[in-house]
Amino acid sequence: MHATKTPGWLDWHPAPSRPRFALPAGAVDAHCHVFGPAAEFPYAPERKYTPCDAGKRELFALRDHLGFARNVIVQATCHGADNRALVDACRASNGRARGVATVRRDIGDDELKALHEAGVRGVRFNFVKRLVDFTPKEDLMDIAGRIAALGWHVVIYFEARDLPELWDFFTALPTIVVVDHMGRPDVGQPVDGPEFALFLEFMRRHPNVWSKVSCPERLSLRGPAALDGETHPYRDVAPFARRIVEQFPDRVLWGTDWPHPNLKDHMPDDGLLVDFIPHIAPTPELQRKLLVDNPMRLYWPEER
Ligand code: 0GY
Repeated sequence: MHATKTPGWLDWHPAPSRPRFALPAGAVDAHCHVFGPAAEFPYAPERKYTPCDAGKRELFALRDHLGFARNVIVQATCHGADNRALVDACRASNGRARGVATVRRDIGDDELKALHEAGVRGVRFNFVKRLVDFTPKEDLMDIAGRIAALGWHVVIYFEARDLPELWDFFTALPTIVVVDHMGRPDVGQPVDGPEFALFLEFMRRHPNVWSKVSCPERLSLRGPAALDGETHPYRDVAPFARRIVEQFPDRVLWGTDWPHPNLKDHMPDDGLLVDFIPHIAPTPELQRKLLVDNPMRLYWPEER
């Protein structure tokens, strides 16, 4: 199948730098995707964008180049609830990739079991309106109840301004709940401001809530340039991520978000994204929790 990319779509960085920050042994890239390739795994008819192909081989090459040991592959909306590309990548990884799938309420128990055997350990509920059509909350709660029985968790993706409206639903979920990209804070607001305070309160009040401290390139208003006297890019995002890491060190995950869907202004150098980590997790202990202990506990508990 030939799929025409969404106009303005940026392909992933062709030659990411080798990070200067040495990742701890066993580090997990806990948020990345595979796209197609469309000829083998067609994109979903209901998708809101058509990406470039970004298959498992390229993902595993990036993993090795950056120095990660494992990946958690998150189902992207361009594949809808068709998890075949994700499952294929997990199966091909020799146990080095686990997955977070998207499923519909009518999925059979046998299909859930097959996903589990392939390495899926969670489902993703997406509330970002530009990415998905609406799914009734009853459907999502029904799915959550069924996957809880498998020991899986729920990954949620939403915009910060929608947290008040979604709070009751999120806090009723019966599993660990992992928030993508810190709930997308507006980093133009102060880190001590009310919007981010609400997110911190959400994590404080609900010990089953975890956060990915990922996507500085997506959240930054200033972009990748390190300005005068600054030592790293995406500096406006660092205080937000660091606050979460320091307050909830046992409930944070990090991921590249490769191949970086829907970026219109710039494509990050994945090596520089890895170099961002010590600015948000400044000590070796915090780095080990963020990159090894926490993702292993959630995705490979049998190996601990
Ligand atoms: C991300 C972010 C985005 C897209 C998706 O599944 C997706 O399509 O997650 C986005 O556009 O913000 O985590 O990759």
